[in-house]
Amino acid sequence: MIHNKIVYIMALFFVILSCSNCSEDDSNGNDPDPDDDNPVTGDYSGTASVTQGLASTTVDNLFSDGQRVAGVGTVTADDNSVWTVPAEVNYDNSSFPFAPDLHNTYGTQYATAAEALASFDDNNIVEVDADGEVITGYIFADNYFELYVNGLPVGKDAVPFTEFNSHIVKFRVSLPFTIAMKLVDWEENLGLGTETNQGSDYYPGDGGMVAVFKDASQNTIATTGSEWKAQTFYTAPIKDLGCPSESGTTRSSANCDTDSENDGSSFYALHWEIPETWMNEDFDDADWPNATTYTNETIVVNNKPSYMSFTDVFDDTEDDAEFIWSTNVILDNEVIVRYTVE
Ligand SMILES: [Ca+2]
Ligand SMILES: [Ca+2]
Ligand SMILES: [Ca+2]
Ligand SMILES: [Ca+2]
Repeated sequence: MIHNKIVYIMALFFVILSCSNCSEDDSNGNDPDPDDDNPVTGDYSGTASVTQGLASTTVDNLFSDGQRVAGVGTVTADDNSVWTVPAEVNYDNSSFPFAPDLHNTYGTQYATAAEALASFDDNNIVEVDADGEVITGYIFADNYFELYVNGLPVGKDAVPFTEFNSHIVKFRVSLPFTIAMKLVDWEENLGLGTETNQGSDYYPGDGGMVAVFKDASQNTIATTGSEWKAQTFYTAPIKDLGCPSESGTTRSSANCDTDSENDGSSFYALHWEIPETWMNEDFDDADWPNATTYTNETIVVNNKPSYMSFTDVFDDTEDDAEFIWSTNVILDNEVIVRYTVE
């Protein structure tokens, strides 16, 4: 009997001693067995809401003529927040005007920027300030944009996904004015930041946007570059929740793997809430990271007529516009950029 009691007590001690190894982290703060962690959030220590796996489709295809299917979905995070992917957009909102075409496979294709400018229908000038100056903007985005000036909707992209297209917009405004754009790198696997491409079903596509704004005399007054602000609100796919990091307001996924996979269906995504007033002139973006610039070679434009027909505007040797995005042009899929023209 006493012997049994000793065995029992020793067994209890053994269990207690063993349990010092059962805690999530060892004394160095390293996680000896990440698989023991919360199955959704795992090792993640950032400020985003984390989702895992495919979203539920809510819109089959925003633009059925398009080459790729531009669906929309919702996905629920570990904290029960619900997120629209790849982004909440105004594509079906008739009060948000479509930007006129510069080059659109499904619309009008101008041979040159000069031809598009000469053909511009002045009924499409958006009035921000009645006594302002007419500004012209040229925009190419991979894949989708919504443009606001001083908080007013000025133009949205006609093609959410592909084929790649470009736009010309005109708006009447007084200087200074603030340009704010929602940019979306669209996806086929909703919530997973991937598409079928390069022989893989889970290829993380890339983004990128370039724009040039000219005054009434057609002098360039703004081009995209590192002086713009850029913040990401949706990053995917994330294969390992230990790879993203944050420093101040900078949300970095530089340490995250961007390789294609044959099965990316269980990968994670990071979502951050967009401030409601992000498009307004008085929205304070001082703390936001500056935009990161990317070369034409990185974005791969030399096979895209919607860009290459207008290099006199986008690659003007006097005033070269650079492609911009947040810090990761592959994994960041919904990005807000802002710039004030003085
Ligand atoms: Ca587009
Ligand atoms: Ca992407
Ligand atoms: Ca893309
Ligand atoms: Ca350029």
